[in-house]
Amino acid sequence: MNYRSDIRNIAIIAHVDHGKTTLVDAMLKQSKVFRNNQAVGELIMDSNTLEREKGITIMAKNTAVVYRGVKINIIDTPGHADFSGEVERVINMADGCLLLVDSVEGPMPQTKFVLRHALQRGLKTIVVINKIDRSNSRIAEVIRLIQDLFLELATSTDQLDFHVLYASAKEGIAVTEPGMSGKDISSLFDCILANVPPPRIESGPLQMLVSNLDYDSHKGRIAIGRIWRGKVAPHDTVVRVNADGDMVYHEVAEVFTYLGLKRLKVDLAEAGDIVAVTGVEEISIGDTIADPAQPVALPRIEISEPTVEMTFGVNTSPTAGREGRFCTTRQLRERLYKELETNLSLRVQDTDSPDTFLVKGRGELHLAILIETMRREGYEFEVSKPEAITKVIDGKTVEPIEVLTVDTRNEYIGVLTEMLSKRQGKMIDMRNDGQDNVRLIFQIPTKGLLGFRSSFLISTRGESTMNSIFQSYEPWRGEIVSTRNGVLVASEQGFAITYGLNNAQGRGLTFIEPGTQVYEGMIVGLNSRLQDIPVNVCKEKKKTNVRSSTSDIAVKLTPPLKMSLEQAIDFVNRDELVEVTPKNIRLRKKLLTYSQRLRSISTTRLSIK
Ligand SMILES: Nc1nc2c(ncn2[C@@H]2O[C@H](COP(=O)(O)OP(=O)(O)OP(=O)(O)O)[C@@H](O)[C@H]2O)c(=O)[nH]1
Ligand SMILES: [Mg+2]
Repeated sequence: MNYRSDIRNIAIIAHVDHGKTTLVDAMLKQSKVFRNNQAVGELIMDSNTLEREKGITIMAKNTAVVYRGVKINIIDTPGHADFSGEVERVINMADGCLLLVDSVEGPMPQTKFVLRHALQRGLKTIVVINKIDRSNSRIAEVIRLIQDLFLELATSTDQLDFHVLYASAKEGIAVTEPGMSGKDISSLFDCILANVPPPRIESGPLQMLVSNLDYDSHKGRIAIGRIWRGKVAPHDTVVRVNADGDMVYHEVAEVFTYLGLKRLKVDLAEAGDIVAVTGVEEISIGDTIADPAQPVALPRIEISEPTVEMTFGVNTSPTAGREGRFCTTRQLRERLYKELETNLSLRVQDTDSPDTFLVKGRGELHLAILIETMRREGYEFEVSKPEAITKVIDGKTVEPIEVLTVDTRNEYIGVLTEMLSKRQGKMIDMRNDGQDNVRLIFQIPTKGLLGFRSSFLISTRGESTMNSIFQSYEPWRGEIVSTRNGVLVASEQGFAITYGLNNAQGRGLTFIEPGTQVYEGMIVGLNSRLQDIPVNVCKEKKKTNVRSSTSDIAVKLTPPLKMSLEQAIDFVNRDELVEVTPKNIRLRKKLLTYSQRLRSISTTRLSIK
């Protein structure tokens, strides 16, 4: 068995926002990947537009730096639980990992999830307590909690012997003892070189497992992955082994390795390295690229099952086809199935209705990011309320249960417990820090969490954070009664005007501005009562010849409540849809006319009897 002592492969893993991408910034900056005068900004690896807007990592990405003559291939991963499929997808390229933990928050649900994966795969783990510059950091306690986590998750005793570093990724500093002053992150690099094993190389011909795909309009599909055995060079003939074990011959066009933000074209790449290869058309993630002399597939990547589903359908509203570039069933279907090539934890199914597809993902955000991406590409479509995916195991219906961690203040304990118990949540732990901050842990069915985030933020005045993670499937706990109020539904088509909206505001909150085009069945506001009511927001004031002293005073409307895409998805009920176009996000009833809705209510009542 040989080793590549000139390479280390590491993944950076953590709970959301604990500073992974910032640490990669620091590693890139210190290794002088940039020219001195180059303005590089922050969170350089979060290169996708939505990542920059939301300040979170969505896709795992590769980069590399050279330190003391050793190339360190770095894989930055997302920390949000909805994107944990990305972590599962790329972690097999690494031999070691940096487990980042926020020095104030300590280990969080996703810390446990990613550490479990790393330890199961036998990765050498270096713990990095990050954000030590924060004034309220509680390093000793956080370390104790991390030790507990290792005790629970380690698969062998030597995994309990992990190194700990203390860092401020933001300031570009890492030290080996708490309280030590530092000037850069050399000690982190030194620790990686000393403790992460160099890649082990088996002897034999080429075997590369494809863990990621990229696309270039000239070069076609780019297969990214680690070479486990052998070597690869431009113009080599290789075999692609797919999921069914089929073998297809290809000629490699170009081979690249990573350095900083660039891919470097190379004449040869050898086992142990992470590379990008072009010319292997139709390659998929999980396929093996192998030498024709010994075309043996590597084990495919296993990704956990999705937990949430919703339908994507062709837009059926009266405004359909006006705002999007891609509006047809064929275009929608092609786009959704194409997404499966790279979005491994997503599933797409045709349904009984040819215009509607069932899309399954790892959470509301996972699906919302897909919707937003498609809308920006010019797609127009409608989506339903997300639902938790139930399964039947041994004849019993089971549903996904999550662990929800809420960090809040004492004053909100009552309201949160009440809200969550209506959603079938059970509190399993409560920890107070003695300074008015409290961490509450609940077990709750996924269905109870859907639509919870916006009311959570409102009820705690934006002062709390919530994180949830899938735990297990458990017997179905029954329906949850909807707690949302009814909606104000436009009864006429036309343009909303101030007079009509002012009347509507007498009934509840409105969502649209004067001048907004509406259609019958569109949701224009939230009723202050439980039932839906039709409102005519296009209604003009009757003209009279009599002038009254007050009637001419301009009506002042309360500003409308504008919802983001995520809020809209969170908001709708089962009998409603979100209409998504590049220009607008509208809410609507599935049945557009009042009489249709009335008929449907009476048929449901009849069938209950
Ligand atoms: N005070 C302080 N803030 C930090 C430090 N490192 C990162 N942050 C901040 O924490 C926030 C999240 O940082 P990111 O690097 O995006 O975190 P991440 O782990 O990559 O997040 P995801 O990829 O979305 O899971 C940003 O606002 C950073 O500026 C640090 O050392 N100290
Ligand atoms: Mg990140």
